[in-house]
Amino acid sequence: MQKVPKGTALVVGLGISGHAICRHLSRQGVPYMVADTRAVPPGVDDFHAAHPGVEIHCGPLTSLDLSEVEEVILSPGVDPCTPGLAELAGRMRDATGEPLVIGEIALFVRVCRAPIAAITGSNAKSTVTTLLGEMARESGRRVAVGGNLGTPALDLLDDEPNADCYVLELSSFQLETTPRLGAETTAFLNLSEDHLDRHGDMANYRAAKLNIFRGARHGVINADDAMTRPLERLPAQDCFTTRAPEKDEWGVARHEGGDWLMHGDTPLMPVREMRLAGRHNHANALAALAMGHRLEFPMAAMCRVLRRFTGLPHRGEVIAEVGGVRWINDSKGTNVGAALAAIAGLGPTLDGRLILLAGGMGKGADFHPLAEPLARYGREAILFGLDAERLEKALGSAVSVSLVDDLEEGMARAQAIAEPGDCVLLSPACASLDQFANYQERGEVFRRWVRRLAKGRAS
Ligand code: UMA
Ligand code: ADP
Repeated sequence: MQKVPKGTALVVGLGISGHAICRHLSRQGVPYMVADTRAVPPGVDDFHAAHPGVEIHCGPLTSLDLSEVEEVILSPGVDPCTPGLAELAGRMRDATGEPLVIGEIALFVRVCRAPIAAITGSNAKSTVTTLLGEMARESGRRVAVGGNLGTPALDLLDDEPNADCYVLELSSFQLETTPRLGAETTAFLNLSEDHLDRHGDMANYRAAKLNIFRGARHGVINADDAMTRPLERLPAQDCFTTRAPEKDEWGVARHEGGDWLMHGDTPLMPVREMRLAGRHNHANALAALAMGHRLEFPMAAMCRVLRRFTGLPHRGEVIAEVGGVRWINDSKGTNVGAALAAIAGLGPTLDGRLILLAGGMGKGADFHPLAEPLARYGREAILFGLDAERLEKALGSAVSVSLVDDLEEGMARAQAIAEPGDCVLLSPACASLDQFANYQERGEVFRRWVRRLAKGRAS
């Protein structure tokens, strides 16, 4: 049996995060070897070239002797309950009293000397992370942005060693292996079903996300979602809501004849000046504002960002308005919580009705929560992909439904029934992998089709 030598750390996983961990340990001069549970992990040759002499074990971890391992650092895609690792759960490192099994973010915390702003939630993490990063830049800060989105956290330390603030998007997988983050400011945005194949149930999934608050000096939580509340009181806390705010909350209220973003009773800016559409994006803006306020970013600078930020690709992205019909690409709406937010967020802003394009791999989720907002705002739900029939069962009594073979046939149907003032929304509530390589490809198909439609109209 292959053995991890005494005093040697083990990096598990040869993906983006694993490579970043290895680069970091090499820079620090820490002896390590690597394991990947796959028989042939991608990129092994490149790894050997970059790290000559570092040993790699491929295949089950049960065939690796970990009795004298110094520390185990897991990639986020590797379940700590994987056979071979499960036996190490709860064990401490003799020398430090820290857990023996940790993740990339725990290494990051050890060496990071600047304040951390960390964002988690089932949905909207990337949007809020990007917004806060832009707000920091607009405020003249030297900021590094990454984590679950973009550059891995450990690479940020090398790319931007003199950053005066690190803004990190963190997933439940990353937080599960972070014993103490110690962030200056944190946000837990929302919680809805996702990744239950890994976490088992909602209680475990929430528990992993709540790790974001360990050692935090400030937390931002969603007053409309009790599941985001920490179990213990934090040194300082802010709440956001899409209702009128109470006391010091961040919310939305009527002012000078329109809806405004508010902090307590202080009006900040009219929501109609934001480029991001929908009530769910008001929540995202408020969460970023609350974190930025804690970091002492000037309010005027933060509002400038909200006036120009048009959003990330595939997240509520307005592709075109053709003949009075708005076509929105929300291909990143890969779970029910995301699609629900997109429908309920956009619905009240429309003059006409919503035509929803949904379907794909539903990951066993319950689609019934989509029925009520579709009954209220929907013209039709056009369904495609593996779970189209399960969607039809859940939605058929609430809204008119049609089943199509694929997204493009669905778009032709949407064009045929849309009326001026309507919005055609691709927010599939499902993963894309039954018919596409990933959610980006699904969004690109949508984008190309709409561009062709718009061009045809213009010519
Ligand atoms: N895998 C194995 N055996 C191993 C190692 C990995 O089977 O020994 C498999 C995993 O089960 C998974 C895949 O390989 O299917 C990739 O896992 P990984 O941990 O090697 O992934 P990385 O390439 O290192 O990318 C990870 C994050 N991936 C996951 O959490 C699955 C990336 O988030 C993140 O950007 C990157 O680290 C840098 O921090 C992606 C993601 O899908 C975007 N995140 C999930 C989400 O957003 O919902 C949580
Ligand atoms: P994440 O990084 O958490 O996946 P993104 O910012 O990429 O989050 O957005 C993913 C999807 O979440 C979007 O496509 C949209 O459908 C949905 N979404 C956006 N804002 C919210 C919100 N406030 N609450 C719930 N879902 C949201």
